Amino acid sequence: MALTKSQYIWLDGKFVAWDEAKVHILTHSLHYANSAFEGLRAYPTDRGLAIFRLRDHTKRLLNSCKTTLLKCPFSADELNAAQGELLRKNVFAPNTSVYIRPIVFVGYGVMGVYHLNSPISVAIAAWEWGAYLGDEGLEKGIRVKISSFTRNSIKSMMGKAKVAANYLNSQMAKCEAIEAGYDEALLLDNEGFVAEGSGECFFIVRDGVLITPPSENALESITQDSVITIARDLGVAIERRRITRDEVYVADEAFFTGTAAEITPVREVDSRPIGEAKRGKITQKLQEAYFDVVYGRNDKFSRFLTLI
Ligand code: PPE
Repeated sequence: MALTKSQYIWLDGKFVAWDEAKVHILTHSLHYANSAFEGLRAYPTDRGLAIFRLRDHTKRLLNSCKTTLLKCPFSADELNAAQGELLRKNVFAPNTSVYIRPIVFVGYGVMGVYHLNSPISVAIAAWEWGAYLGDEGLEKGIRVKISSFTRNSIKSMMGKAKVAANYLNSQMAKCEAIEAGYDEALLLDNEGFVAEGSGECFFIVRDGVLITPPSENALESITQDSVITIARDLGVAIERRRITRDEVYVADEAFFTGTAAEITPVREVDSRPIGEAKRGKITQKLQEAYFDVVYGRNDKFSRFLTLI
């Protein structure tokens, strides 16, 4: 997907022109992959752009930093304010959703694995970004391959930190799935239970019950939490428990959730059709409800929105 440029990027407290937001080749994080990042979306509402769950994303960003020993030089309040300012400073096409990518990274100055003497930088970029798995995917559902890669083991990696290093595993799984003709990968954990997608959490529906795995082997996803909250509000029964591969195959419905992926239905897994091989009824209901919330059409959840 080619990037849609915007005008400014926030870098260490200053706005710089998009094309000038550069780093040195010896930036530590480029070599050793310790950088914490977030992905948020801002949606156009009746009252202008609103960032979805800004405070929760910033909290997770700072928790990621804590986990991987990155001393973020900015406070939560400063990071929240910077994201609002960045959206006000840039001009976006009306009625498009904007993706926001804050990143805390180890900068230039020291090489070698030990990073604690290196300077820490923070950048925030925002650009127009459409449906992550395609507009057609949102409507008709996507085809998914269970990956030959196991999700990062909790004995070696720390999946609750949204850090670049965790994404090599995602990247390999995603490429494998695409090269095999699928749209997305679903990764199992070390014991064979469903962990998460390359950049999404996973839900199934069986006999009217919504089921999603616990976060032990996955990112603590904000969209997953939003979907659970919305489902409760709609009176949909929910179970938070482990899911096996064969249970995925016989599910009535399945979908991925994530800030980028939003709610993307899954119509096929490993050449087994899921339900009627199209977006399921409960999936559609949740998708509509989710879009109502993020676009500011449901006052009950206005607490999730930060108007800029
Ligand atoms: N698991 C992983 C591994 C993951 O990367 C994401 C987000 C999620 C679950 C869902 O988390 P949340 O956004 O809080 O609901 N993936 C981000 C990055 C995608 C990318 O390609 O970059 C995202 O959706 O923004």
